[in-house]
Parts: sequence; structure tokens; C-alpha cells
Amino acid sequence: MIRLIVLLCGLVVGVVHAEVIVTDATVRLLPPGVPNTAAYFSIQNQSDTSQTLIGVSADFAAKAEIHNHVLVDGMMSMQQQSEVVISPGESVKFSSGGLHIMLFGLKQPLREGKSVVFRLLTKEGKSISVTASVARPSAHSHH
Ligand SMILES: [Cu+2]
Repeated sequence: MIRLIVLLCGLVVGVVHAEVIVTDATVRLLPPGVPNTAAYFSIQNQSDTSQTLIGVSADFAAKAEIHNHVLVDGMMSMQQQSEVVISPGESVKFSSGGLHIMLFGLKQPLREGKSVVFRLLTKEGKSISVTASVARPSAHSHH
């Protein structure tokens, strides 16, 4: 339904179209008292130039960072990423076990079915507002 509305608005506006599109945004619901969580989404660069994610801002958390899972000496660990380049026409998926947005110090408990808003910042000067729905992790997901 949301996509349909966006599509209709696009038709009305005509020439204007979003250059960077974020879809399927979710924030992982964790048991009460767990202060940190992660956000996942797909991001598509429909512009003619590379877009470089360099940061996140989230009012509902004390700190937000771009993270990736990396293998170090046979152990999976998380590392903050200073930038994630998305080439023209390319899509990048942020998902469990890979790239993700790390949210530290939630200021209030997340509620299933609600949504939260954060902003992705790019080196090119874009600030992309993302509305993410709070969802339980699926059975096979791990951080
Ligand atoms: Cu992380």
C-alpha cells in the first residue's frame, strides 16, 4: 500500500523522482532491557553518480553507526564502517549477518508494530529519511 501511494505521488509530481530509495526497513525487536539493536533495509541508487553512506542519525538512540560483520582470525566480529559506496544503479542490502545499522542505547523500549525514523547521511550531502518498522527477528536470524 505504501509503495502504491509513493508511485501515485511520483506520477503527480512527474519529473521529480527519488534518486536513492530505501525499502523493507526494519528495526529488530529485542527483549526488554536490551539497550542495543540493529536496523536492516535495502538501498537502491537510481542516480547517475555513486552515493556514499557515511553516517546515521537516530533521535531514539544514544548513538547509531554503520556496521559490517567481518571475519577476523576465524571469528565473526562487527566493525564500524566509515563509508559504504553504492554505485549508480546498484542496490545494497543491509541484513542480519552483514551490513547493518547499529543502534546503541535505545532511549525508549521499541514496540512491535510501531515504527522509528532515522536518517542516512551521504558524503554527497544527502540526508535520507528512513521509516523502519519494529519487527521480531526471524527464527534463523542472528546478529
Ligand atoms: Cu553491529
